[in-house]
Amino acid sequence: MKFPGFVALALVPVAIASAQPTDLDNEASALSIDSTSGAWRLSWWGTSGRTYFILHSETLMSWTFLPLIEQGSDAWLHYGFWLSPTPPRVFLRLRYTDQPSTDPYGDDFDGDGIPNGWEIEQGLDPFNPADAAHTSRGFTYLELYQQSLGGGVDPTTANVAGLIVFSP
Ligand SMILES: [Ca+2]
Ligand SMILES: [Ca+2]
Repeated sequence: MKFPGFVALALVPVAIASAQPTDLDNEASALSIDSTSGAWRLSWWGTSGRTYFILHSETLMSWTFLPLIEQGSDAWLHYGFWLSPTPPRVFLRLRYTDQPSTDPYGDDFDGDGIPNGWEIEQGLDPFNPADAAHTSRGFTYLELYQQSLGGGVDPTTANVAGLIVFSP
């Protein structure tokens, strides 16, 4: 599991706080606990035209994208999740872009040849084009993504010993 600290629920609309907040610092984001389910809930005002990512950290030293991309529509967004196992502490922050997008998972915001959705699945940064050249199991992530399109390699299960490498 790539995000052992998180057992994600769904992004669910909740009929609370329906009015637009007057203070939009940090998109008016707030963390709360759902009194019914006991799940954590990150809420923020999703501004129309913006695409949102969520990063989490347990140390504030390194941050990882959660497997979620949401687009604002001038309404509240809520992301519910369980923490399992419960870490001593967890930090969350939003990252957003105003880049136009009709397919936020399929678009490639940093232009590195890898779509946003595949990047966050693999623990890459959809705002850092340099990580496409980083290597895993003897391949760059760009190569692994391109191979995944052909169905040849699933980078989540790839084993170098089981790959055939062609040399020109
Ligand atoms: Ca990319
Ligand atoms: Ca990238």
